[in-house]
Amino acid sequence: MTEKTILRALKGETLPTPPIWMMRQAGRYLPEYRATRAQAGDFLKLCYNPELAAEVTLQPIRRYGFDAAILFADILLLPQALGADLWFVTGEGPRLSTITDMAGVQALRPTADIHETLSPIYETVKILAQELPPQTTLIGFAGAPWTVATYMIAGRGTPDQAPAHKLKDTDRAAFAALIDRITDGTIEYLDAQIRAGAEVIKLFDSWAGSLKAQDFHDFALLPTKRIIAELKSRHPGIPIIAFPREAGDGYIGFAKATGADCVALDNSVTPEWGAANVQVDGCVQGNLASRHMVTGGQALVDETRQIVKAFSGGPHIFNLGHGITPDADPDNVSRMIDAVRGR
Ligand code: 1CP
Repeated sequence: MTEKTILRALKGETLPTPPIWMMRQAGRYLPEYRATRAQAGDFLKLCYNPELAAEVTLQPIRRYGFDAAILFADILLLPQALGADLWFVTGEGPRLSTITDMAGVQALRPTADIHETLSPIYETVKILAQELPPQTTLIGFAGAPWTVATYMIAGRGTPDQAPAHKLKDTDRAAFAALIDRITDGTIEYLDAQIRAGAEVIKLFDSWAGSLKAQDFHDFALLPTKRIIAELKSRHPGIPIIAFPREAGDGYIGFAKATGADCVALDNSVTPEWGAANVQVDGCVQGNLASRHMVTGGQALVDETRQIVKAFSGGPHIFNLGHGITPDADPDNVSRMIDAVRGR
C-alpha cells in the first residue's frame, strides 16, 4: 500500500493535492455529534467513554472522507489528571480549580499517576487504530504547556491570559515549576497515545500569541522543544505538528528551533507570507479562516483555491486557521473539500 498522504506531506513531500483535515472536525456543527454527546450525558463523559469518543472521532471521516482523524478528547484532561478539578458550564465553557502559587504547584499529583485518569483516552486511540480506514492517519494531541498553564492558573478561558502573565511576572519560580510539571505530564501522556496507536502528534499552543520575545522563547519554544526531543527519542520518526497560534514572526524558524515536522498557521498570516517564511523550512498546515464555514459562497471557494495555490510549491496539509465553530454549515465543509480536491 502507498504511504498515507498526511505522513508523506509530513516527511516533506510536495503532493499534487494537499491532504486535508479540520480542527474541531468532530464537534457541535454536526448533528450526529450532538446526538452522541446527548447519549453520553455531557462533554466530559463523552471524552472518557472510549466507544462513544471513538464514534464521534469517526463521524467526520464517514461524512467527509478527511485524510486524518483527530482523537476526540480535550487539552484540559491533563490538568484534571494532574489533580485539578474540571467541569464544563453549558453555554460558557470549561472551569478548573486555580493555581496561584508554589504550594498549588506542589499539591499536584505525581506525573506517573496521570494514567489512572487518562487510560480511557488510550482505549479510544486503540479502538480508532483498529477502525479507521487504511488511508486515514490518526492524530493524537495535547495542549502545549503555556496554553494549558493559562487555564490552570485562571481556572477558565481568558481573552488576554492576564492571570497567567501575572503569575509569570510576579512569581517566576512557581510559574516555571508549573510549566515543568505540565511539560513532564505532556510527555508521558503523548508517549502513551503513541504506544496506543497515534501516528502523528499535534501540540496546540492556542495562546502562544500573547507571549513576546524572551517569554515566547522560554515558555512557548523551549517546552515544545523538550516535548518533541523526548518523544522522538522514545519513538524515532514520530511526526509532530506544532501550532503556536498567532505567533507572528515567532513562526519563522519555529520548526527548526523545536524539531517540529510541520508548523500549523492561523489566519492572521497570509498563505503567501507562510510560503515565503515558514514553508521554506518544511511542511505547513493551514490556513483558511473558519468564518468561511459559516458564510460559504464564492468567497469560500476563492479563498480555498488561493491557499492551495500559495502553498503548492512545497509540503502542505490543508486545514482551517483555527477550529470550526458550532454555527458552521456542514455543507460548506463539503464545498471546501471539493475546492481543495479540484472538484
Ligand atoms: O460542548 C461541547 O460539546 C464541547 C465543545 C468542545 C469540543 C468539541 C470542547 C470544549 N473541546 C472539544 C474537543 C476538542 N478540543 C478537540 C477534539 C478533536 C477535534 O479537533 O475534533 C481538540 C483537539 C480540542 C483542543 C482544545 N480544547 C484547545 C486547543 C485548540 C483550540 O481550539 O484553540 C483548547 C484551547 C481547548 C479548551 C476548550 N475545550 C472546550 C472549549 C470550549 C475550550 C475553549 C475554552 C476557552 O478558551 O474559553
